[in-house]
Amino acid sequence: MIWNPEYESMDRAALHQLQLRRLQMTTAWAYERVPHYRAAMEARGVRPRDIRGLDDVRRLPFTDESALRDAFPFGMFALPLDEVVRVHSSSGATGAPVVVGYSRGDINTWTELTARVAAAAGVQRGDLVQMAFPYGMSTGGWGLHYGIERIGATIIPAGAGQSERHLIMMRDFGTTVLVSTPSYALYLAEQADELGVDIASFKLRLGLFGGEPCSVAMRAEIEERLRIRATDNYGLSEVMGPGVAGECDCACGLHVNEDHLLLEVVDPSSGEALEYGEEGELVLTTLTKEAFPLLRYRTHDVTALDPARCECGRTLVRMAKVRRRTDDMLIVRGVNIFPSQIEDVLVRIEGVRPHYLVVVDRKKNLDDLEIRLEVDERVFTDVMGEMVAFQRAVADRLQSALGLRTRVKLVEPGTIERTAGAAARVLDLRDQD
Ligand code: DLL
Repeated sequence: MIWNPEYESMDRAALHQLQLRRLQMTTAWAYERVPHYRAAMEARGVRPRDIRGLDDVRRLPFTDESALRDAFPFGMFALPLDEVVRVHSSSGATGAPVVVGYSRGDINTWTELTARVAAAAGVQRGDLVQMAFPYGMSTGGWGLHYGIERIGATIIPAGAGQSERHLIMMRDFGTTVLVSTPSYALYLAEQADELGVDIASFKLRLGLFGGEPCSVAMRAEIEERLRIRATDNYGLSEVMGPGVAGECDCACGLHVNEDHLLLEVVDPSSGEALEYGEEGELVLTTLTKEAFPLLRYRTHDVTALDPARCECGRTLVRMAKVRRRTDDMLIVRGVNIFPSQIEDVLVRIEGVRPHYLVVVDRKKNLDDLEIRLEVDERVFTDVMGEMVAFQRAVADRLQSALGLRTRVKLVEPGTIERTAGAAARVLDLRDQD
């Protein structure tokens, strides 16, 4: 079902007119209200009045995550706090997280866009939709929650974790739709097998998966083991969260909500614009956000765009599934982690040497993060209890920085290969086809 045909199937020439009007408004709004944007535009000698056509977006400065982080907590807000009704945050590459704000209008738009994404995937009134993204500072649970309610389907706000409880609710309630990361869906299938529960006999028929890449093989496995149709949706907290783009019935790319977002794909190293069909880094400019406008935000996600009309009747451009990033960010159990965050924690711990290896693997369909750590002879004792206590202390510190439990393995001095830079110390053994 097309939730909002007026916009989702809009004539592209009219869409471009609308985008231009909104781009001009957003540029002026950001320039007037956010010191960072004013300074960055002045440094490039560009003013809001210079935006006369959509291509003029290229005259605007790029915005990188570091600018958002430097503005911690509210420095990039374009509205005073008394007009901000919600904040969320995402983890930053180092130190401070990125805090994003929403006005009442922004929440309304977000709800509309997640309703579109959920409807495109096939959610309808009458569906029972079980949410397995966390309800917390991250945007995972909240965004789709409201969109699903707007459609009139029934949301089950189960939240993250507690897989056995998820399975029991699914069975007892007759859940028809699961919203989660693709890896969590497979983990649930695995847990069901272990508990002797026949998940294939459940009423589940559809999955809305996002928050991390999903390989072709993984999608096929989900569809087979859970007996559902698996769909992909994409988003990022800085822009709003889920609701940026989602697949329709054709499964031929993710329709991007272009009436609210202006897209560019650029060469990641030169920043030069690429043509439709060429693969590069996605750059997003928000067109309607009030509290947290973004100009030319470098997402670091690699994709390509296809503007051809889709069989479903939507005219919105389709982006190819995101399979990799241009930076070293890892997504582990749906949590974004930069190797530099791990390094930051480790260097502050006495007895830890600056040699470590981050090993990411998938065990029984659950992402597993192991930190192999060289420690001083003093720590590497024969006293088992002391080593275990040390391991636990390191895992605790990592957990509070990353928001994720890791397994810490202590190794003898000199056993880890010497490499330069945090990114080189990562071994990602997950299926990356
Ligand atoms: O992951 C928002 C979201 C939640 C989207 C639930 C969809 C469903 P962040 O935590 O800020 O926000 O992480 C954003 O995750 O830049 C991508 O690298 C990655 N990502 C998100 N969705 C997909 C996807 C949420 N469908 C970062 N495929 C993004 C591949 C994805 N990567």
